This record gives sequence, C-alpha cells and structure tokens, in this order.
Amino acid sequence: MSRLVVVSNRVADPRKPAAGGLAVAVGESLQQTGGLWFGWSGTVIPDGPTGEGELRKHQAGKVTLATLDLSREDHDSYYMGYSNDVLWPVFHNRLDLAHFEAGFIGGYRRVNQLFARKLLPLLKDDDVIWVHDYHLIPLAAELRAMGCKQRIGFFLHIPLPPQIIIAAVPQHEWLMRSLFAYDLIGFQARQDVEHFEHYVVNEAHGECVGDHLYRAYGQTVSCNAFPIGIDVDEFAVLGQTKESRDMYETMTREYSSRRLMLGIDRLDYSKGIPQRVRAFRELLANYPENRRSATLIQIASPTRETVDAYSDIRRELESLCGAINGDYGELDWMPVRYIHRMVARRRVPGLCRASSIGLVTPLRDGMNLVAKEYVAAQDPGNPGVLVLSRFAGAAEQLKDALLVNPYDTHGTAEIMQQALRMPLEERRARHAKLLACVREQDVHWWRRSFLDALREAASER
Ligand code: ADQ
Repeated sequence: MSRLVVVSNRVADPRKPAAGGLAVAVGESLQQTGGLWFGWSGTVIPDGPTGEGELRKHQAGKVTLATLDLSREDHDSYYMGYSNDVLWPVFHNRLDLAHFEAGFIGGYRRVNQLFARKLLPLLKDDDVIWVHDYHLIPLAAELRAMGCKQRIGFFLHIPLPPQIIIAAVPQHEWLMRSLFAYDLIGFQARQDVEHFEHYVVNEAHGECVGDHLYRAYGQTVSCNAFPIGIDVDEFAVLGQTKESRDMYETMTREYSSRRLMLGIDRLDYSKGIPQRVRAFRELLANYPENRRSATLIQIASPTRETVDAYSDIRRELESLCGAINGDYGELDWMPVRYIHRMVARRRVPGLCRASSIGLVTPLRDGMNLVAKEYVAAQDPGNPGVLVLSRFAGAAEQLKDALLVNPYDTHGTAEIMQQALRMPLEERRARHAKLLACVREQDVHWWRRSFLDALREAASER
C-alpha cells in the first residue's frame, strides 16, 4: 500500500485528542501506512531570510511530522496577507473585506515554492500526496515544475465562490490554472463543483470532458464533491467523559426552567454571529412568551485577532449582546450569555446535548462541522432542533434541519420560534434522518472516498 503524505498549513500530532478536525480525519490513514505530515511549524523567525526555513522532523508513532519555520516577512505576506486577507474573504463572498495588496502574492508564491523544495527530497516514488486548503493552492504546480510525478490531490475546506467573484482576485487565472496540476480536486459541496465548472467553461474556455473530468489550459483534472464529516464514534466517546457529563448536568440543572439555544463558532465574520443575535432579539420582541425562558449561549473563540475585520466584529457583538441584556434582562434572567473563549473539546458534546436548539447560521461556510456535532450529541429520544444556514455546505446534506437565510432577521426569528415549538414526534423524526446522514457520511467515509478517487484519477492520467 502506498504511503500517504499530507501537506497542510499547520500540522498536529494525530495521537493527541486535542488535535481535532483534520488530525482525526487523516490521522488514521497516516498511522496505517506510516505516513508523513508536512507543514509550517507555527514558529515565526523575526529576522530570518525570506523563502528559507529549517526542516525539522519528529516521530509521532508511525507518523513523521516534518515542519518548517517561516520568516516574519513570509508569514505576514503568505499567511496573514494572501491567505487570510485575500483568499479567505473572497472565497466567502466578502470582496468588501479583501485587501489586494501587491506585496502579498510574492510571499504566497515564495512559501509554496519553499514547501515544494523542502518536501520533494522527502518523497518516495509510490507516495500519494494530499494537499489541504487555500494556503497551498499552487503547491502541486510548484512540485510538478521541480519534476514531481507522484499522485497529488487537493481538498478545499472553504467554499469556492461563483466565477464572477473569483475573477476579482488579480491573480485568479494563475490560481485556477495551478489547480490543474493536481490529479484530483475535492470540494465540500456540489455547489462548489458547479462554480468550478462555470469558471472552467466561461472564464478558462475549457470543457467538461467526462464524468467529473475537466479540461482547460491544455491539462485535464478530476473534480468532485467530498463533504467532510465527523468521527461520530469518537464524538460519542467524548460525550461519555466526565467533563462532558458534568457539563450536561450543570447546564440542565442551572437552566431547568429555561430553553437553551446554542451557538459555537470561531469569532469569524463568515459565521453570521451578529445576524444570529439580532434574530434572537427579534424573537424576544415578537414572541414575548420566550422572555424569562429562551437563553442564547454564544461561544465564540478568538481567532486572527490582529486583522482589523476581526476586532470590528468583536466590538459589534459585545455591544449587541450588552444592549439585549440591558433591554430585556431581568434580575433572574439574562437573555444572552456571550463567551469570548474556546470551550474545551470534551465539554462540547455535553453542551450540545443540554441545548434545545443548535444555531448554526453562517453567512457562508465550506461545510461547518458544528452542525454535525450538534446532531451527533443529541439524545435520540428527546433531541434538540438544528437551525442551519442554507449557505453552509452542510445544508446540502442536512436537509431535515430547519434551514434559514441568516440575512433575513425576521425569517430567522420565525424559524427559531418554530424550533422552540416543535413537537417531540417531529423532533425525533427529523433527528433520526439527520443522524443517519451524519453517520453514513462520516469522516472515515470522506477520507476513503477522496483517497479512492485520487488513486482512480491518477491511474487515468
Ligand atoms: P472552521 O471554520 O474552523 O474550518 P468548523 O467546521 O466551523 O470550522 O469547526 C471546526 C471545529 O472547531 C469543530 O469541531 C468545532 O467544534 C470546533 N470549534 C469551533 N468553535 C469552537 C469554540 N468556540 N470552542 C470550541 N470548539 C470550537 C474550516 C471551514 C469549515 C469546514 C472545516 C472542516 O471553514 O467550513 O467545515 O474547515 O473542513
């Protein structure tokens, strides 16, 4: 069996439970075949030369972790700049928040070349390389230019926007052309594949030449949707831990006469948190029976705080929550509990299970795993209701959630009310279908389907 090589911006020790997300997803394959995980160490060298970084390797069980430090200049232009100040906002349809600074692209290209240069000597002929996310779009093109012949797949964790929005990125043609150096491109949702196809046909004057096969720029690439899932069993084990059970008991005791509505997000403008809080306010205004009862717990972990857009949203949220509590709060009831912190992963299942409503209402999201975690954490005999944005990738799969348009404050408040009033029988029926879907297309299914498709795509090439 060929060795798996994973490349992503950051790496994590897959044996550590706190590693979460990607580590859980790819850890199993890496452990099976004795894999290599390559990426940035997270360290920035203040006065190091650009485009250079010392390679460090260490062993985590059967997995070799190979990491590079970045110079301050590379970090600022590749990571903070092009990745998070251009590609992240644009791919989430926020052209208004993108900063197309001329210096960013040089750093982005330089770090992708650095990754390719340092990775190449570590590769074996039969390796399968799996590159993750928007930080590393041109990596395969850089590797190919250096003679790499191995199979390379790419998975985009965030959405691909419509053609017209991609076209706003000054380097869009170079970016999209470089995707064709992969054997397989994986997106989260069907809609992302449609956006890719429109771009290929209308902008690159290419065509679809077969099942999931696209031709443009004189090259052919396979492309399909592989919606990422969660590890349902691992999440169930977390739910049985003392921390999770304590959390559940504390919350159900504290809020025994209330209805909890829960949001758990990174504090990112794509997650639609202020819009959610405004809809909650409208719920209290329009349906007074929820006063002294419905309580919104919003946990928003700090992220990329040095970027202006993030401090803006933090201030907006603090003032919104303060205003609602001031206007509607009573001595014995605060409508909103806003916590600007990460909750320990072990507490997440207990918190989800104690909440009558899970509010997952991003303005745009590649997938959104919180939606799936909320479903997995529920008691099937008395489950809570998932309120899900139609603009999350997860909405393509989780059709039995209550779908909302988070831009529509009034409509979202109406759906919140519907969720609060939903009879037990309907809650059970919806939850059973949602859980079946979350179980069937879990993280193992995602990894297997992507890697099987990559092997097939490469043999066609
Ligand atoms: P994110 O936007 O970070 O990642 P999301 O799917 O919303 O991803 O959450 C990832 C994980 O972080 C979940 O396991 C969640 O429980 C945890 N988490 C989030 N906020 C937390 C908090 N405040 N405290 C504790 N835990 C928290 C990107 C894309 C998503 C895509 C994922 C995976 O933006 O669309 O679903 O990658 O591909």
